[in-house]
Amino acid sequence: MTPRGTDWSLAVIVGLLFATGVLTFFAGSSGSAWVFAFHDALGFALAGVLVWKLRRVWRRLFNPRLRDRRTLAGALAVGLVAVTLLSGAVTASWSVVVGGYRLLDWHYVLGFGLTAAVFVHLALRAKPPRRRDLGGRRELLSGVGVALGAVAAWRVQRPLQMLLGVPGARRRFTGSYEEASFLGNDFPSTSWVADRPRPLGQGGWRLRVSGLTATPLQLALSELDHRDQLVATLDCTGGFYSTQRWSGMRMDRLLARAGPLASADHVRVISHTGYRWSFGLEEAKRLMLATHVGGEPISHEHGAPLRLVAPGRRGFQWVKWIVALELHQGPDYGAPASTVLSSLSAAGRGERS
Ligand SMILES: Nc1nc2c(c(=O)[nH]1)N[C@H]1C(S)=C(S)[C@@H](COP(=O)(O)O)O[C@H]1N2
Ligand SMILES: [Mo]
Repeated sequence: MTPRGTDWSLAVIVGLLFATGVLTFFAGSSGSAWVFAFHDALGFALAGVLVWKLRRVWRRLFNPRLRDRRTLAGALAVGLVAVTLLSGAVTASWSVVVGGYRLLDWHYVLGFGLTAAVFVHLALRAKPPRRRDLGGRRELLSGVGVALGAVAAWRVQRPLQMLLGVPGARRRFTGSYEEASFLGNDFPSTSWVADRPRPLGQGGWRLRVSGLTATPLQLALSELDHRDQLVATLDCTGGFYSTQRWSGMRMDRLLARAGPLASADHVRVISHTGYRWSFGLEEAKRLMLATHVGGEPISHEHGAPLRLVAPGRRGFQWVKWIVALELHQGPDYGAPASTVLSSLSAAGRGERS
């Protein structure tokens, strides 16, 4: 492969890794397992092309006559690719915490940094690919070779992990490791950014249901019956999952009481902290407003008195400390920002309850 062809291959693979990496945050049902598989295989492909690149950089690095200003930048870039790949590979086999954060979180940061570096480099100094960087027989063969190698490596990964008995063999299709399933409140508690409200105190707590509804509601906890049950898996993008028996009130029963207007096609689920997510009406009907987990009342850190259970969605969409539902029309483009800004609000910082 020509040097320029190698660099462009690296850039394209990094771009695809970034795109599939972002998609994993929204992939929670088994129908989206391909996102993780594709991301894994791309990782192996990147490793393959990196070996090519290394052969060239290596020679220059250890031969003073070939070394120039660009050599150091090249070596740093190769280092960043290697560390990012390594963080992904280790995370796939062991659940490791480094400096207080799971290695998976470091992988996100490294992947983001790597993508930014590649695109700055492309914008500033990349030379456009020529015909011979792309079209030749050798390039085609190397491309096919890398792709086949990547798919093969992805294919043998799990069986190999099982053979070696590493914990990664038992990961879910999302890559998450199981923690404390069916043990009530004992599973880990996490925050998306830094929400840590004060306990909500059930006396004054009300659930408001408003927006495009015929009958706006305001309900005390005692008015929400919790006879619906559901076994569902909370799967945090931070790398753990926990399957629990949740109980509470299915949203369809609550919505039936509020009477959505014909124009309503989304339900926004809003936390005391301002954190919110919105779901299409049909999906929302199947979600649960949970008050109990494994027969115990949900604890404060898990979102008492009411938290969302959203099967097939990643953990960050399972809104905790719910205080309001709003029926509205069209997607909620502000929801992602709310999940970050809520941690800066007085309620999110725990300054008032
Ligand atoms: N209001 C609010 N809800 C939230 C979060 C948050 O920070 N604030 N974190 C989310 C994330 S990232 C996850 S994985 C789950 C974690 O739920 P748990 O603490 O019960 O495990 O809650 C979600 N709901
Ligand atoms: Mo999470």
